[in-house]
Amino acid sequence: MSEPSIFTRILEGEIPAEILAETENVFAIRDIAPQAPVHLLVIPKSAAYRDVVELAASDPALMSEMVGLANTLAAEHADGDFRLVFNTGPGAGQTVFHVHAHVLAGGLDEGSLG
Ligand code: DGP
Repeated sequence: MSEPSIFTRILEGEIPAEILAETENVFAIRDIAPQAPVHLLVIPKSAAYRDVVELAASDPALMSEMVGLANTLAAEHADGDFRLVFNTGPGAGQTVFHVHAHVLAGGLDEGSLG
């Protein structure tokens, strides 16, 4: 068994973080290093998938649940519009290999991907 991911440790209460929302299979926290006025992470409770490619191939319903929670949170924490980012691989900045979606919202620059 590999070490539990940082997100599993948060979910189990070993590392403090406010759980902002939770569904049967997914939960959300604030990113510790926000890159936008609203920067949340939507994370499956299961650490079975390391990235969005594995997730989408194996469990599209879980991916759909993540997108649904992102949409709900963007309406609660911002004006409803949001950017959803899945860093995939170290070269793209992925540091935690327990799939998670970055939800960026609130005063984003129009047209920018960065
Ligand atoms: P990525 O680089 O795409 O793998 O995203 C991992 C994100 O996780 C990164 O933006 C920072 C965030 N993060 C790492 N450790 C913690 C933590 O202990 N608490 C919270 N809230 N976020 C964390």
